[in-house]
Amino acid sequence: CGSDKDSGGSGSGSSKIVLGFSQVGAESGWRTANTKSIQASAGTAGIELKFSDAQQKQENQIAAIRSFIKQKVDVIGFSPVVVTGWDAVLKEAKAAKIPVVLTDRAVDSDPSLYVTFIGSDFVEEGKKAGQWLVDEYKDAKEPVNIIQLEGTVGSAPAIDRKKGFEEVIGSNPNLKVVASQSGDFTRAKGKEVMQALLKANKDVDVLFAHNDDMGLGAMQAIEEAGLTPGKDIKIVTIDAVKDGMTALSEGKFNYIVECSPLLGDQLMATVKKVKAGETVEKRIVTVETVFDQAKAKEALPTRQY
Ligand code: GYE
Repeated sequence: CGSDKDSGGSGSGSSKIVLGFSQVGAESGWRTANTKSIQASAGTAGIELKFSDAQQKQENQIAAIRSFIKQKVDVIGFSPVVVTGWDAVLKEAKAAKIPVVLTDRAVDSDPSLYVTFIGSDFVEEGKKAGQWLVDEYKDAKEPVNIIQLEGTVGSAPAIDRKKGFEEVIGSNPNLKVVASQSGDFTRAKGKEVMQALLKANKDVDVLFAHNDDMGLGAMQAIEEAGLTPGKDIKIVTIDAVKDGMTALSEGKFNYIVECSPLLGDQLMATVKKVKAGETVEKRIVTVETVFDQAKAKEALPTRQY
């Protein structure tokens, strides 16, 4: 084209790429950091972001995506709250020729219905949590009783973390999951469910929570029950947000598997490529680490989120 481009305004005639993004909700510290990352990266990349919060409800996400299709956005991004039930709306986006980029969580739809999926390997995260237990209790002569707090029912991270964790601890018959229930990835639900599970299970050695927030809620329930988190009941979680890392550095958590929420830059780079007609990898996996108490103390001062 060669003519001047409108670099600023959002009115018609703007050359800015428009990205419609449907976020899961604001259920956890991870999610808040993820939203900030997406908003900041859109700003830096000069991409116009239409952002919608679904409050952990699939019907809200489907409505938001339909509205993005109506508005003829250039690209649709979304983090699917659950794995199933997306075929119809993804087909509508495809029919409207609007490319879809998945971030954070996976769907079970045919991969031809979306361009790529950017996010963590949740099975791997569950395995890393399980491996910590296998190492920690390698000399145990008696059963180790584990409570598992699962994430949102039907969500990719809840399904996959459970799968990876149970697969790895299966190598030691002493490691026993005595109760496993969803705490919906929130602090309040984590506390509530842990209170009930502590009443029903007298001899608990370990809590494995699918995210920091549920672990932090459960930590309160453990303290209120007169027990010492990190000692009487060891706590292993996933995410490594600031509050979780603080609990770890204070000895109240024992281990955290990192799950990075900073997906914004990768998302914006992908959106630009897709808009330019370039091909992108079908799967972009986030790079992550693990933290014990000493590593948490070191990392905390420079932790971004
Ligand atoms: O671990 C949890 C959040 O999908 C990876 O969702 C994400 C998970 C994260 O609520 O804290």
